[in-house]
Amino acid sequence: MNGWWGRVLYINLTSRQVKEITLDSSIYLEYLGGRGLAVKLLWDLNPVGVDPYSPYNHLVIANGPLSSLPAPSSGKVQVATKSPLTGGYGDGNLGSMASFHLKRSGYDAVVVTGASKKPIYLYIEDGRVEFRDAEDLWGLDTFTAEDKLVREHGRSVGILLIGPAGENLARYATIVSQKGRSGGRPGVGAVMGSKKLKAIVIKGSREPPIANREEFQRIASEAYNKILKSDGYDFWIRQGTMMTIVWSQQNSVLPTKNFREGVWEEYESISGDLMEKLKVDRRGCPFCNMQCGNVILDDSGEESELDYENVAMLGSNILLSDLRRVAEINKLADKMGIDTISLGNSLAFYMEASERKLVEERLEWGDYREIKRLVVDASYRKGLGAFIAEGVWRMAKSIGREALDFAIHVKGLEVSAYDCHAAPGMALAYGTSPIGAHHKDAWIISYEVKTDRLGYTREKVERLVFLQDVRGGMFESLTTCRLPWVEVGLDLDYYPKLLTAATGVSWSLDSLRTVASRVYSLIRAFWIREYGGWDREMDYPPPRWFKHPLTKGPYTGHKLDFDKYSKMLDMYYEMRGWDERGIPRRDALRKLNLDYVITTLEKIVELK
Ligand code: PTT
Ligand code: SF4
Repeated sequence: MNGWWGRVLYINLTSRQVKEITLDSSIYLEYLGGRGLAVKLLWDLNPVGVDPYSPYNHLVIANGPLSSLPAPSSGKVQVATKSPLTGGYGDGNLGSMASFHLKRSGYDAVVVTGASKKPIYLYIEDGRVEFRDAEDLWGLDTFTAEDKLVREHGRSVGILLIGPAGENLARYATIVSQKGRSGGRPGVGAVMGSKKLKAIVIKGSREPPIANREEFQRIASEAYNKILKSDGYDFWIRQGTMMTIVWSQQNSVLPTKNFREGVWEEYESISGDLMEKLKVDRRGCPFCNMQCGNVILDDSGEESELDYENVAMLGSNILLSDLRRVAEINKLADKMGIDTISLGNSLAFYMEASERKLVEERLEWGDYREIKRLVVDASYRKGLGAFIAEGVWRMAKSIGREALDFAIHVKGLEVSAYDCHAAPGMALAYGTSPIGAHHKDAWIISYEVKTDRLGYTREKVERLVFLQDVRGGMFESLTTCRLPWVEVGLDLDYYPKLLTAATGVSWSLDSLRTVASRVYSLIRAFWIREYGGWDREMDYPPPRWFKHPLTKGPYTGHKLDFDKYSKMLDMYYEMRGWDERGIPRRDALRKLNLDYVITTLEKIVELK
């Protein structure tokens, strides 16, 4: 089968058995790969209602049909599981040579189940699996452990690994690669830790099957050239995602003091302009010609790779006004393997709880020394760190009612770095994101600030569904980086064209959107199955944005309107073919070839 290998490598850590699962071509045509393949495998393989930390939960590492083929920014891989943070579907996407080597190993995905008694790592070479002892790696931070693995296996391997946060089951531990690429916000790294799996080292040497190689190369090199010649290229190369700090401040969406405000007087202390002056290097993912990992020297004089989300969440949101210090916290998070977005939220939440005297142990806004200590303690689950490692939702529930009002999360996943007091479209994007509050599925905020900023319109909801289909459906399943399209305007048509050349099957943007709809409905069904039902409240953004208006900046006095939000949510459900409870309708599931989902869901809820 061109474009895919048609095989998944299935590894059981308890029995140490390895098998190959061959998949029918229809699975690839209907789910593509990456996120689509991951949710399909989790639906089929995970026992219903499994505890995320149980050995029976599955961890999926999946490529898409375009990942790591020689095309723009294709060096990405999807990591997915049932999340210990949210209890629903969780995934992430990271740039890594692991994508390249998985592509060349003869498999579309690696699925890991079971749990080892002792720490181990997997060495996979062209599909041959070795279970290697990891006693001497366990406890090491991700940078040190990766160096050790490179010394053992050489540089031409791909490595995915966890740090102390994953080992100690911090609920938002991630999987890290190449000292600065991190993915799987909803605790994918913690699931790896629960299996006592420190790392996956992968090496592949097989040529991936491509239907029309010459045509593929022609389209890919045209796309690479378009990127180089695009208008935004120079500024992007200078600042990457860090340009967003000033933009967010100007548009009053910069998360400030636990999302109380959208502007911060001290934003220049963490801006992209300042980063440019401090920059010492630039890094990125494989196959990318617009590399965006901007490196500066942090407070300890070590290298740290910055991105907007990291800097906003560990800067303005916790009132830490020194870029080198923010960089230090960011590097620590990468070393520990813990998500910066959930970390920044959890720290800010606790700081507010402390300010309101709802907790005994004090934590002041911007207290650098304490923050540094807590990043490490959260990763080792020590003292107050153990509480911070639980994430905002659980902390709020244990403190009590008042705290739920300033717990900034959706479905248990902490909100990424856009304040939505005055951005209803972006609030809906967070509300309906399929893994909990994350911007990756629909970054509608840029459209919203350019158009009808405060409107609750049908047009916005249509745009949101389009963005979800393209970003969360197409890019996450192909699996390639979306930034060539988002940031320098690479035409979307390149993607179906590349996919057609790779697979020999004719694809269009419309047919890719159908795949996206299927993936969205299957993910929703997965949540319903795991939760044993659904409550539309789960699709609402945090109460703070409805209750407490902004007190600063151009949108002073603004907050979200609950009734108008609810109407937008109704429109969203209707466009997705879901009923007013947020449950997919029977006929919509049928149209998407999801009949097997109907059989399961009708045992749990009444389907309309
Ligand atoms: C992503 C989320 C993001 S989104 C950022 S910064 W961003 C944070 N990065 C973290 C980090 O770094 N270290 C850490 N310990 N935790 C972190 N948490 C946060 O994780 C990332 C880039 C970026 S930088 C973005 S927007 C784009 N995201 C893509 C995506 O989601 N899908 C896709 N097809 N392409 C994308 N391209 C861009 O990739 P999660 P990466 Mg990341 C250090 O993983 O779980 O999806 O969360 O993967 O290789 O680091 O690339 O302003
Ligand atoms: Fe990686 Fe950035 Fe390139 Fe995307 S644009 S592939 S995140 S380096």
